[in-house]
Amino acid sequence: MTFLAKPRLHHPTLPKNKLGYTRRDYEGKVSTLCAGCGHDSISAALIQAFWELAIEPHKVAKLSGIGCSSKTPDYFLGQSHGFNTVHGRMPSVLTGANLANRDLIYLGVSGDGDSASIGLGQFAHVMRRGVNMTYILENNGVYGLTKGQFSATADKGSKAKKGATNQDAPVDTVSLALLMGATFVARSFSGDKAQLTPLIKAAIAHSGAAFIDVISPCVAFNNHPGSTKSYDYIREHNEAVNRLDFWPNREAITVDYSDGGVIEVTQHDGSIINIRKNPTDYDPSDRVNAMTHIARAAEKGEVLTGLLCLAPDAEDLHAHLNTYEAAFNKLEEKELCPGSAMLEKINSGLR
Ligand SMILES: Cc1ncc(C[n+]2csc(CCOP(=O)(O)OP(=O)(O)O)c2C)c(N)n1
Ligand code: SF4
Ligand SMILES: [Mg+2]
Repeated sequence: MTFLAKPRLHHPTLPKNKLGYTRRDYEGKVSTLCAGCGHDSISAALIQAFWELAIEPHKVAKLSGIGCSSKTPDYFLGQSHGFNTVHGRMPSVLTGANLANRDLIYLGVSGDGDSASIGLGQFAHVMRRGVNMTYILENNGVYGLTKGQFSATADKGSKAKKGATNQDAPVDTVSLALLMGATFVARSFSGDKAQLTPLIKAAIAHSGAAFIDVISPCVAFNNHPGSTKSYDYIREHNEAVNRLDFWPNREAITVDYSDGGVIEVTQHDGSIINIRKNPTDYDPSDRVNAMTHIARAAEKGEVLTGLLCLAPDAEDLHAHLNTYEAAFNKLEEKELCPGSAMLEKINSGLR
């Protein structure tokens, strides 16, 4: 079964966003993933985030690699642009698309196999280049699509469904993204939509490389005792360092915080993130401190979630390269082809 049609009719009183769209307008095809798969909950959070932000679906480009996780863009934003690339190669295709047309909102969706094994090099470079995107890694610690082999994010000592123990050290994608200079780095859990949705909204508004690693249990192959990516394990070991509230473009803020543990951060585009701290000493503007916190938590078997690092004044790849602002598809032939005299000048400069 590869395709299921969704009923088109929906209740006339469904709530609408500023554009007059219901959540249904941000859905895609019916999911064919296993019932209870964490990836479906991430799709639901993405639908909620794009609906709440009232983003026109045709302004979004979603790109993915290969895996159950990489199939999910078929299940949300059915009216958006989509490109299901090859295994581990989503970052370079996204980079190219972004360079050709910066007017779209770029969403990269990947898995732990896709990003931390075959695509590890691509992952590292897309972060260090500061490509303006929201990169969601749906992390279940296994290759779900190919029947549950350990992936590179599986913790050392964690057990496979049939009892084998993983002997290899894990790749921590959050630490790697921090090391590579990603300017928005977060971790969340597919079972915590209240935490994940504002993180996605803030990441979309961030103008630089925004990375969210979402622990997303695989109910078919990695949800048993001995796994460190199961629903039970994450619920028991989840340490949220903060909670976010997100306001796009300086909308009026009416919430009153009484605990005092709130920092307000304004991003480049004017959007405001209110970070409710927990514990109160965690400072997401301090990259080195973030790395230390994550490493200390991992030593204790805890999973730190929340907004782990944020550089609100980040610049993206276009700023680094000083590129032409207009999208390629809006340029005429005379701009795209400067002529043989110019070519001759360039060539002679290279001799
Ligand atoms: C070049 C290449 N090598 C290997 C495969 C086989 N393959 C398909 S999906 C996958 C792993 C997917 O794991 P992950 O990214 O974690 O996604 P999940 O299914 O767990 O969501 C592999 C190895 C492939 N499709 N292409
Ligand atoms: S095999 Fe695992 S990752 Fe794939 S759909 Fe099923 S539960 Fe999800
Ligand atoms: Mg996986």
